[in-house]
Amino acid sequence: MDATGPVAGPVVGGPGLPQRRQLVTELPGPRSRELLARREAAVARGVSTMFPVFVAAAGGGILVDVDGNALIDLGSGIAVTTIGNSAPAVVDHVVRQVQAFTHTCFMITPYEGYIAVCEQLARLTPGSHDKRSALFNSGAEAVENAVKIARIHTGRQAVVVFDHAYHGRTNLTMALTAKNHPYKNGFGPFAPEIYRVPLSYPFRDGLPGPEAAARAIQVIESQIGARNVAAVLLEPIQGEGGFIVPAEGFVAAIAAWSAAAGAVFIADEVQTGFARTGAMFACEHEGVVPDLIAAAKGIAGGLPLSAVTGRAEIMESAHPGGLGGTYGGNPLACAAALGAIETIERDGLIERARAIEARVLPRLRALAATVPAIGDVRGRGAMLAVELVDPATGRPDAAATTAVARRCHTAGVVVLTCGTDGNVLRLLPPLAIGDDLLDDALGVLAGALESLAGAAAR
Ligand code: PLZ
Repeated sequence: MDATGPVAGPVVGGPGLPQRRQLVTELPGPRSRELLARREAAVARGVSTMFPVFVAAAGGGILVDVDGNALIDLGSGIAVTTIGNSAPAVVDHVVRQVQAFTHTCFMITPYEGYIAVCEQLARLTPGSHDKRSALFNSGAEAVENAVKIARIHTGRQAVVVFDHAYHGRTNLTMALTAKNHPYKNGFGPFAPEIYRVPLSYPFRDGLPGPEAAARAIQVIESQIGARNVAAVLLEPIQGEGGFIVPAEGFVAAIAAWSAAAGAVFIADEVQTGFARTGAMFACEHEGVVPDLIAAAKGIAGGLPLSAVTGRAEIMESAHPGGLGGTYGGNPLACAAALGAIETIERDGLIERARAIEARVLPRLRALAATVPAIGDVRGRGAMLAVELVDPATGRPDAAATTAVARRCHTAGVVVLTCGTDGNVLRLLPPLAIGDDLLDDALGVLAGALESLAGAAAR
């Protein structure tokens, strides 16, 4: 292979790729190993890679690597390619846009795509109130801007965040994120006026939602003071922290307290948004209408785009020129978002996420009956997880979790882990995945879980 030339493999991805798992080399294969060596000599190790299999094409539920192996994708690039890689509507919109113009900067000479995305966000986010949106590039940028807007709107500074929260890697969002290693360790000092309170974590605390909310609110009132709180920032289902679905009533009680306190309730729907959980936004499952929503990931089928959408009176508190960025709402990303939204609605992907839940959750629950290391099975839609514990002590078992993920990888199933304690296997399949592929991947996962010591023989 030429050191700088293209690598072999199919160049056309999308749903036309053959939808079956097929391994033709060991993983990673020889071409991937070559790229890994180049990577080690050129890419900073701080940017880590979970599974060094280099991708040549992807579509539906399949990733094809540079050695010609076809792997099942249960990660969607961390919940981004929810509609599938290179979805045709995204490709069409982006190709047309890239031929017309690639960038002007919306703050200089604007274009229609940006407005069209903001109109769609007003239509798709919960609540029928008057809304405004602003577009950015990453999830962290959206969260950070939501906090800026909440602070200028309220004239207050304190931001309430929760145990296990993940909100990003920029300076402010590192402070908002709970887990020290690898996200924060050594990277301080961190932004001030961030206060962390207990989350509802049913598997670990067993509390009903309203009681868990009362526990959090008690900490807010005694340690911060309701009148100092600019924003309460919550992932309606926690992502990196462990796919933690709060007990029923928790999110609603926190949102109600925020409203009464005059604080802005911000839902971080970066991971949960855009059909992933079987609703356009996960807050809908809780009957909650957030003041502001931060969205990213699934919004644009793989192109970098994020948004803050919310109540007009809050959004309009920021003065002209107070929000923005060179690339925010880039024309290609906006074109992709319009294609992604079209795909979600045309292909009934919200319903597809629910169907995936109905297919996968019972299977995981059945496995929990025979594998003592499975402490909990949870999630919504196509955001599902298995929390692994040491059966003897009930403690989080990160080593077993890594071992199961590795076994899946070796068999050609890309499964991700998460959790403050690193002991949660998470499933984030693209909604474009077929049932056959899903069943094949679940079979591999089941085998890997059953191989854990102490699992009963089938
Ligand atoms: N809020 C809820 O899940 C990103 C990060 C992976 P960015 N999650 C994946 C990693 O190790 O960096 C995320 C999220 C929630 C915010 C973010 C941040 O989104 O687009 O990565 O900035």
